[in-house]
Amino acid sequence: SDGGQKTAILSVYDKTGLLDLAKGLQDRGVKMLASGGTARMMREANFPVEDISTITKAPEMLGGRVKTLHPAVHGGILARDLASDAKDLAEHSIDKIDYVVCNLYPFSETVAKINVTIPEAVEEIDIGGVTLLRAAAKNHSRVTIISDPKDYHDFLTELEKHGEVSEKSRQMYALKAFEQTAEYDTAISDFFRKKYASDGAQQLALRYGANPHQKPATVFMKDSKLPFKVLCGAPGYINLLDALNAWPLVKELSQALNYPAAASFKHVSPAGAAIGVPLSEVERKVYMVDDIDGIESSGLAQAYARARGADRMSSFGDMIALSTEVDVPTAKIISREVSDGVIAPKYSDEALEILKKKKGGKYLILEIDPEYEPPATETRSVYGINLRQHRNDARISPSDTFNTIITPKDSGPLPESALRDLTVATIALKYTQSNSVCYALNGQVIGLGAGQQSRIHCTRLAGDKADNWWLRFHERTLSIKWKKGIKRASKSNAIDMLCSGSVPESGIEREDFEANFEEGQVPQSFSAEERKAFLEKLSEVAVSSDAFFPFIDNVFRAARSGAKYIAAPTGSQNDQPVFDTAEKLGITFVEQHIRLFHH
Ligand code: 93A
Repeated sequence: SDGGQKTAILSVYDKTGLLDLAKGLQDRGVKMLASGGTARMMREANFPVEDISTITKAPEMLGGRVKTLHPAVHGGILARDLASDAKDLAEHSIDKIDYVVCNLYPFSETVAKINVTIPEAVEEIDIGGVTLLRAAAKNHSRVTIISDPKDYHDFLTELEKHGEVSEKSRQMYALKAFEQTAEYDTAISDFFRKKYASDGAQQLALRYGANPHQKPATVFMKDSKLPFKVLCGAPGYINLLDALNAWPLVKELSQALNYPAAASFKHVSPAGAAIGVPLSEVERKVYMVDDIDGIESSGLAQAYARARGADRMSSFGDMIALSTEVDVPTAKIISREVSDGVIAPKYSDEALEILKKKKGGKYLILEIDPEYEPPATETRSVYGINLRQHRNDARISPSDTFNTIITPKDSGPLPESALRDLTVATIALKYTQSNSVCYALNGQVIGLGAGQQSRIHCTRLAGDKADNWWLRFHERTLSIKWKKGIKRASKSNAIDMLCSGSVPESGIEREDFEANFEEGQVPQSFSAEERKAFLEKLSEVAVSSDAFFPFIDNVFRAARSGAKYIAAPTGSQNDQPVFDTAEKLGITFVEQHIRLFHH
């Protein structure tokens, strides 16, 4: 700018407030340069304005594709207050620009129209305007970038009052411009991802979101291919929430314990999770897998039998995650259960054939890249507001996580089975909606309380589930005489009623229950004494909590379901009473240092 006169470049698609702005700039003696349409409107209102072509010495060309893209413009914007920059400008007779006023072609509005063509969208990709915004924002230590008509008023007021724009204002205007170009580019890449990369590699359309009326819905990666392939079926939004929580769970579990691992998810929490500890004969019966050929030689099949067997009611219609190549015994177990889908790193040809026949060919089969590592930070938006955090990449391991034994004081290291079960319970919690408490035994979850607002409710829910699980091993449950033709799911429901003590004495619900059994063979409900006597045989249970126990009631409840080991974070005002209660009940209390809330 010569002799203190300031220069502004104006190039706006949205011409709201343009004339008021021009008036204000004119009053301040600012020299105004503008692109075609902007200049025309100002000139028609009798403002003194020059075409940008007067400084570029080049006409707008290519039907407007090149208007402001020129060293006379960008040299003037990007020049610093440096002697070397001044020399360059002088050599090429370029004047400094002080203010840039710009807003962009309406790309988002254009592509939101139905049936928009790619050429139509392409024409709405602003190049010169984005360059003006970025250049002026980059050089905000000297230049003011006004990119929002809502800011004209404050900008003029500041000029009027102080004769210049403060550093703070320039910073805030620059930030806004950067946010706008970022959002603009996101809209462009979203559009082209949909057009060019929605074959499932980078983007996949989903039928709907969490509910059928939430359309459209999609899953995508911003800068790479999706790390999974859909081998069969069409994933839903909740299927993916389940799969993308269940997969890291089994990956971590199998790495931590060096066993194949499986998880059975529903509503973004595990119903069961387990490693492939060999099943006993009675376990095979309780988990309804005693007729599966080859199960005893498949660690993965045994892991899934355990995961599914933990809480068969909750696993109805599950999303399954499996840590290693899916084999025939595992596929056979899955094929006859009601299930929504499976995610695994690999499938044997034969196993894949079995699974592809499920649900009339619509069973969801996802193949995940086992090498995929998510970025360290994760961002989500809730109610239009963005939240970002470091991913929960804390490692839980049997050798490192459970070494701080608080009580008993003279305790040696924990037995391997306890370390194993605490690891299973704790890794399960890492992927369970909070609050959560988990009971584990024999390398598997036996009871998990998820998503309760109060911790004791988690502890009770998980404990009741563990009790229910254990009563399935009672002789009475094992010797049920089913009527012919009763389906697996109905058996699980009837067993659940029996074991949870919710069979009514009479009425049509009672009749409905009785219809499951052979004539005269209806199992008797467990009396309070029978229940108590049998539960006393449940022992060695490992309990983990995603955060500290605020009251001793949790320890009392855990003890009633055979808890021998408890791992939990500390930090409650009631830590000492909690430790003392554990000690009195003969429970080993381990401080687990990592809080594991998950949402
Ligand atoms: O087609 S462009 O990318 N090429 C350019 O050189 C250019 N310079 C400014 N579009 C360009 N603009 C955009 O033109 C601005 O971002 C603004 O949206 C619009 C203003 O054009 P007019 O002044 O002719 O109405």
